[in-house]
Amino acid sequence: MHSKPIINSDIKSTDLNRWRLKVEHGRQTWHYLENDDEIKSWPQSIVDKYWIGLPFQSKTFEKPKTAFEAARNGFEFFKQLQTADGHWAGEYGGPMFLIPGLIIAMYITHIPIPEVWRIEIIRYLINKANPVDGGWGLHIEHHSTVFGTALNYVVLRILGLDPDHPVMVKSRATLHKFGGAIGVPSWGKFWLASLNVYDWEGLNPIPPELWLLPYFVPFHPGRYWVHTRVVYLPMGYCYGCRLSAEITPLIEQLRQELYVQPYETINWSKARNNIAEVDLYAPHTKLLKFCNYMLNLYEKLPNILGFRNLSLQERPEGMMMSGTNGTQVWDTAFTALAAIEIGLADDPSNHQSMIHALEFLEDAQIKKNPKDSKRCYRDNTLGAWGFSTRDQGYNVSDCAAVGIKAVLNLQNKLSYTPDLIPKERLCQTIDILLSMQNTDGGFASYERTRGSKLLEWLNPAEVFGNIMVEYSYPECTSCVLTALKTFQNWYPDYRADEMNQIFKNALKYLYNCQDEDGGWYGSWAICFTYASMFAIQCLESFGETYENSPVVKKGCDFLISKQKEDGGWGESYKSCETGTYVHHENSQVVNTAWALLALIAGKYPNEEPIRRGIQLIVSRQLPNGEWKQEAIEGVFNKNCAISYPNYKFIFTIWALGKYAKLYNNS
Ligand code: LAN
Repeated sequence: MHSKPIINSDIKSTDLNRWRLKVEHGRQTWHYLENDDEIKSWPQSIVDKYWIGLPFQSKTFEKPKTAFEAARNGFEFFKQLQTADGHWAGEYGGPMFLIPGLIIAMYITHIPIPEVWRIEIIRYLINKANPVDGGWGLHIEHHSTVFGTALNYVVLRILGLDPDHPVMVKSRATLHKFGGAIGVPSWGKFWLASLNVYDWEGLNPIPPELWLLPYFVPFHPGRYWVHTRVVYLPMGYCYGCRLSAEITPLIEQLRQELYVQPYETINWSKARNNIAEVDLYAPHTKLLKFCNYMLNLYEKLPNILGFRNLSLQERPEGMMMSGTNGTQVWDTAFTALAAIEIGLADDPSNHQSMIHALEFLEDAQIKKNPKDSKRCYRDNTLGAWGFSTRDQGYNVSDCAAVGIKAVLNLQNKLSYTPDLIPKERLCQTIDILLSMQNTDGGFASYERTRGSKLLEWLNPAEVFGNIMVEYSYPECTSCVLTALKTFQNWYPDYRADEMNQIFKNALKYLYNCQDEDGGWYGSWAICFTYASMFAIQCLESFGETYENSPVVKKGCDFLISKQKEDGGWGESYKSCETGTYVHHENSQVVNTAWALLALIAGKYPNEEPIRRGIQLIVSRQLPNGEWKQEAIEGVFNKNCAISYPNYKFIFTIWALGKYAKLYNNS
């Protein structure tokens, strides 16, 4: 594990021709083939090459004469990226705080880090370092922060880079300029303390005892947003037993490298509330500071009643770590919907692709409820779809919605597809969706909202916003509504009265969450162009358009007001941070496609701005039908950007095709 240090070498890489992506039921694993026989028997596919960044032969097309031709060329390229089990794989990177968790955990638990991982992680981190100051931020497009810089510095040291390596010298200087790792946000304090290079005294308490409270207590962790819950569960456990890596020479060195003063002289209790200015997004409230003060007193008490021990034995859901293992269901469902809606699915050369997509979605539907659901604070999942794979196991409202919508279209609209999912299993999805509406009429992400918004005052993670409980989101609400409506077209009798009531309340929610200036704020991608597309498409399915609906009119006018000179739209992730529309300096094909899809759905009366947007998308298309990666597309928790590299295919193709249909393929 502690390989030889690399000093001043160029960035080394593995032999990229040896990597293969294996897919099984959507599960993706990369394999590095060590011997030549293996290489012969398992050739590298286009999917492998594309995601690794290697060149491959691809058909080229004459310059498209119509929008439909451009869409078709785009799909011809994108179709090559469909994997053997029928889904579209995607590289779901962006956040810069996930690798550190993995590598630090592996170091603490003595799990060997494979040599090829070591080489490629070093290469990745060096490539993602800020070119000016050498640090890292919360995500790949962020300014350098203490969180990003301290943790990724530690990763590179664990992976064997020497402190004198120029990359380390530069990033350490930036870290020190920020005051050193002392001011790392609480999640960073947690990882560093586990690694034994920060003192647990320097953390505000993360009491596992919270799990012992009865559920009716308004701040019981079972009421938190699912991700916050599964983050604080193991954190509380590690805090409760003050888990610390054994002290090795590397740990001793890191203790000196990470700080601007000798480790032994640090006043740890003062460090608890020391969070570097560059990192702060959601500062602690007075209430949280008071709670922390009380909890720190509690930590000083002798553990006479034994609550700590009892709470450490309380392990709902296990001690696993789970982020997300891909974007399989989400991307595949949208791709199928796009291809069907714009007519590409009717082309015989695409039949096989659509059948594969249906087979994948059938496989990916969750076919059971969680074990011990009550004790683990879980809702039903039978019949649902999650965001990635069946085995990931969590239902997400909008993923179940686009999942069922795609299946309904694939099975019912295409004459050549088999009926793989019977009505009974579709009704299971509907049952789940119908159980998910919040009291405000909207739909949240994984579950109904279980706790009060006021819990946000106790948000301990200084780098994220709105993480404590579930909220209704216009994106999720719109997706669910459109899916229910689609289902109703084919099965008008199933729970019809309830559905109509749900429609009424959800539409009210959508009207209410439109901003004064006409846009909808998006929480899961960047940002107003994204959510406004979902909202306007949804309203269209209820017959609301520019002509007859002031809400749609305002939404379209808002989008038009953001169109750039070159005909495109470009939105910065800063929209998500600030809650107001911030232009990206350049137009982005993805934002442009979202805005166009919204305007087309809203039946915006003037073709001209739409045509200009379409032209921008076409102008960025390469002769092989491809679009190149532009700025990062997604976001979560207001402040962290995340990549959705397939969006540049799915939504551009969709917008081109819809335009072609609407304007007679001009
Ligand atoms: C996702 C990705 C998909 C996303 C949509 C389906 C797009 C959205 O409409 C609902 C919420 C959901 C499912 C979502 C929730 C939060 C996730 C899982 C992520 C943004 C991907 C990564 C993020 C997860 C919390 C990252 C891990 C980091 C922590 C802060 C624990």
